[in-house]
Amino acid sequence: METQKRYRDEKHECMSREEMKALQSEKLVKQVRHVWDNVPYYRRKMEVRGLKPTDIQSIDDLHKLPFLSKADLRDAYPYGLLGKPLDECVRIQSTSGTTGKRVVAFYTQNDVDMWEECVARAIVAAGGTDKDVCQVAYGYGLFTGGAGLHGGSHKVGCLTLPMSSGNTERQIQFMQDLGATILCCTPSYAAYIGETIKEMGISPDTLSLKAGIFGAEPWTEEMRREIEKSLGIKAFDIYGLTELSGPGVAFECEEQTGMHINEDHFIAEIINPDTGEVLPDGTKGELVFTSLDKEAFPLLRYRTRDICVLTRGKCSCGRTLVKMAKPMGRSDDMLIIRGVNVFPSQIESVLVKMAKTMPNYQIVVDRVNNTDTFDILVEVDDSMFSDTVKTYEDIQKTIANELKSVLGIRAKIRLVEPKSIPRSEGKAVRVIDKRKLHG
Ligand code: DLL
Repeated sequence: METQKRYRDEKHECMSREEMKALQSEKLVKQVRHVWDNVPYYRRKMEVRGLKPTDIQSIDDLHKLPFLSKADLRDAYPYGLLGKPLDECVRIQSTSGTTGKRVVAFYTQNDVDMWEECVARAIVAAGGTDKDVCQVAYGYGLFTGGAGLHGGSHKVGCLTLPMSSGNTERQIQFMQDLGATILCCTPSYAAYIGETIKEMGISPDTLSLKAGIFGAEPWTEEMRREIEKSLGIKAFDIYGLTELSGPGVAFECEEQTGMHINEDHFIAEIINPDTGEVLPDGTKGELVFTSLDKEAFPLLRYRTRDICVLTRGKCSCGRTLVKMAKPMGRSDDMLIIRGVNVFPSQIESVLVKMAKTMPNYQIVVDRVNNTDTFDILVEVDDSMFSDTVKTYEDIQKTIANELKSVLGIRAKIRLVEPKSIPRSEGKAVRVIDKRKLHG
């Protein structure tokens, strides 16, 4: 109970709007000064705009500050955005990006403590206490998933199982033998664990699991319901990114109508990605964060490229922290196929409707004779056969027609054997764009 109280931080999670604005303003003024004094890269950006730290007096002045983008992080790689001397840093973590230079983020001990406290809040919001056994099946190493949930679990006082990802049968054995009550991993790995449990003939009722804390990639409500059913748990979403610390920037409470952002540490804005204009709450746009407490890697107005909506309102859990909707893709996830903009999430929503369950699929794009090819591999599922759809050809045609009406272009649907698309132990790879490989 003690730890639960400690990491349900009533003061910061439930403060009034005015109090939060005052706290954020006070921290912002200090953070801008810290960055100006210690990060020449950003200071130059401010100077170009004719800005001085004294121009930022409160969060009402936030919009004056220049944005930081992924390109800036690459330019400044590896040390150009450091806010503290390296000997005061105790950790680095890095993004899972496979193209270009990785993003490397630095942490002081205070940064690690703040990060782990954010994750602890998420675990407590999912019902976690020091009586829980928390199985961390996110990857350990440079990826922030393992380290973040591990640190948060310690802070709450859970018995922590540092499994890392992979070796699924061993995961299940430990889950059974040690009575894991909370599972932390990507939603695609949770789905895979659920599938494996079923294959092994284990009933979810015989497990002690009660909750799952899943994030690091977009996932749908359909996927949530399936995971909940296959593991016999309540599944909670958690959001974050390496550049800001890692998981725990935002987390779901029991109401599950969006993720509360830890606003006492991160200011969130939504902008129009084309013009940079700040948009009002309730409007869809790109999520931008300012980290208020980070010492070693203090990012001001960092453009995440995640497309999202912010909402404010009373939550039944009592928290007053702003909520972000599930980000259903990044602006850079968008594929341009034969000149048409295609988001993988659009394809997923059509397939989910068709299959009535979460299908396994992969999108393969290539360029042959200067024309884009667009294939979608879909694992056959019994639920795809209905009264009107009886054969493989029927299914292919129905999916292709439905997709054409949503996307405006035709894809070639290839039905493949169950279990022929590789399962993911980390973030799912849904798109193979061979054009990039050639180019
Ligand atoms: O994925 C941090 C993390 C680890 C979050 C474990 C949650 C759980 P990166 O590898 O830097 O960090 O990737 C960050 O992943 O900008 C989003 O596009 C995506 N993402 C993270 N959480 C979610 C989520 C970690 N709950 C990028 N829903 C972010 C949708 C998510 N997308």
